[in-house]
Amino acid sequence: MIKTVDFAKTRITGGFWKKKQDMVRKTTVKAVYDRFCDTGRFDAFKFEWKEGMPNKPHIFWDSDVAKWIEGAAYLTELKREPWLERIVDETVALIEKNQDENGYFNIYFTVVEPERRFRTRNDHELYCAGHLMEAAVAYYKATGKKKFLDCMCRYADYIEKRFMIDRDTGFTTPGHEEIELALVRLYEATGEERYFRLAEFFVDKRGANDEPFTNWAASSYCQAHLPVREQNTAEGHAVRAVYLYCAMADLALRNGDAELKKACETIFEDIITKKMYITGGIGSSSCGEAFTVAYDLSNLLAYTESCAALGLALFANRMLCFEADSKYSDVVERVIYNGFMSSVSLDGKSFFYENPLEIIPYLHTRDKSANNRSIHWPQMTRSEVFGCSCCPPNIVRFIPSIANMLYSDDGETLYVHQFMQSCTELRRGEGVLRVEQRTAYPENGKVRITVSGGDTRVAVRIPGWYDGYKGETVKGYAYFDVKDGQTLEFDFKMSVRLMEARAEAVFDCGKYAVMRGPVVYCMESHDNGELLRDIRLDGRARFVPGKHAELGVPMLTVRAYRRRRDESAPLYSPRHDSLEQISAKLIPYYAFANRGVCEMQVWHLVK
Ligand code: FUB
Ligand code: ZN
Repeated sequence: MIKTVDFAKTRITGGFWKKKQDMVRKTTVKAVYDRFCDTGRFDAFKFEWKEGMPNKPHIFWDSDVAKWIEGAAYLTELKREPWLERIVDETVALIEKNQDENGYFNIYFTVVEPERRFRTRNDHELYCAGHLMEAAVAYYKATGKKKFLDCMCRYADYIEKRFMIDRDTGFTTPGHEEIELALVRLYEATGEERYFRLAEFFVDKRGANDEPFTNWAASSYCQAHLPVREQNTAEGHAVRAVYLYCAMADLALRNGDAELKKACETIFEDIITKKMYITGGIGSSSCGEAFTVAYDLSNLLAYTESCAALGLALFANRMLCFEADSKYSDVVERVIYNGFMSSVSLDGKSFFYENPLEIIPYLHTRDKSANNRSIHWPQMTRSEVFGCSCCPPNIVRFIPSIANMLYSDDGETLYVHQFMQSCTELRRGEGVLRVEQRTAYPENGKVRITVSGGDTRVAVRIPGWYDGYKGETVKGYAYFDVKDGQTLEFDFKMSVRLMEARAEAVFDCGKYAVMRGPVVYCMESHDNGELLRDIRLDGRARFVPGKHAELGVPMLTVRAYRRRRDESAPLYSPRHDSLEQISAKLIPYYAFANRGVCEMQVWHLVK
């Protein structure tokens, strides 16, 4: 069986991801903590809220803090941080103190509406439970402290009793998936098979009975329109969907369920061929934060929640445990350098919930002036916290554990999926295999991989965007028999490519996106003046790489044209080709919106 090499076996030692990990350690984890304190999320664990007091707990505040704790645990596992541990220990003490005798734990359904426990499918109790379980597993693994894990085992036991044994709850499967994948983790951390069976129960029951979701959404909203093995398209709320698909993959991997695996494969194919943005963002519609029909990939209205993007990376990374196929690892790469990375500001303090692919600021005033608020326009700049603040703590947990995406191993072959400057040590039989990657990726595509501690077979992903590899590949991977101490060297030359979308992706017709290696570039009006849609990049000109002085990120400069501005021009006039030459500047999509509101676009006209 192919297994992911746990992130904690790897030290990211330099380059892109070291900077991002340092940013989370030095800034983001504290910034999110501070905002969660301001908004009462941490205090809520004291269970002291009473009617009339400010900061009324929300039904899924538990999950916001749980994800933050999980991130804190990953940081701790890489390097202990006493201040983080103190906060987690204090919070865990409150969890232990306020947990019911029977094991139940939920802030809202204890201090606000205790009579409504486990009554309503969309009330997120099991979603919160799942995030708490993931956090408890992570904290136990990082510190060896078991109190939190024990609390969550008690809670899992109680959930098993109510949902699987007594069956006296108001619903059978949760409206927001998450607990399923968490129970698999809890099973792996404790060896308790009942948790695995409970995960199977929740997955198997989804869509199997006629279980209503809510009065405002069809059951496809929570992926319950069909039994999971019969599902072959990605439907409904995108975060719920990818968390479910992660659990389906987890179960199929562990119990060899071919039907479940097939469903995962078919759904994955549906996502990446019809429902994914070039940035790896998914869930294009703000209406339900959801997938819609195939090719509905509006750039201006792209919802593409940060949590959904990172959930897709988690799903794709799990699929790599069935087989090394670069269609999965290419998606991980697309997400982590684009639709996920855009979700956090360059200073690490603020976040996007939605990640649009085009911004035209004046349009955002349209619906207010027409007194018509039916269109939800994505935010144009990032916020430090949201009322519904699921995304920021997801970033806190994802970046420290990014090395989970790097390698997998089946005891004979080490699979190299991503490229990050790093050192890894993994147990191989009786010995220890050391793997060192030296690379400045994605600044350039030079990668040196040195393996020592024994001979091994190594499979290296040849990135899908690179067409210069001359050797043989199997499903996008090149295989090598490597001797102890040998170094593999690659140079995936990062030329700039103009990308087009299939004709069915109508919002992109006649336009091209710019990619260099795995990174999608965009234009902002800060660098190019307003009316970006009127700029035509010169399709034959060379893109000159450089560095953006103000943002400190890579930049591409290319010859381009735009119509000469004529203030007296009528709204419509016969075609005239009075173009002026300009120099267009493009920055990585992940770096947009770091200088205040401005126009931005990913898809451009090309002359
Ligand atoms: O409902 C919990 C989380 O909040 C979802 O995963 C996000 O989409 C947001 O709605
Ligand atoms: Zn989110």
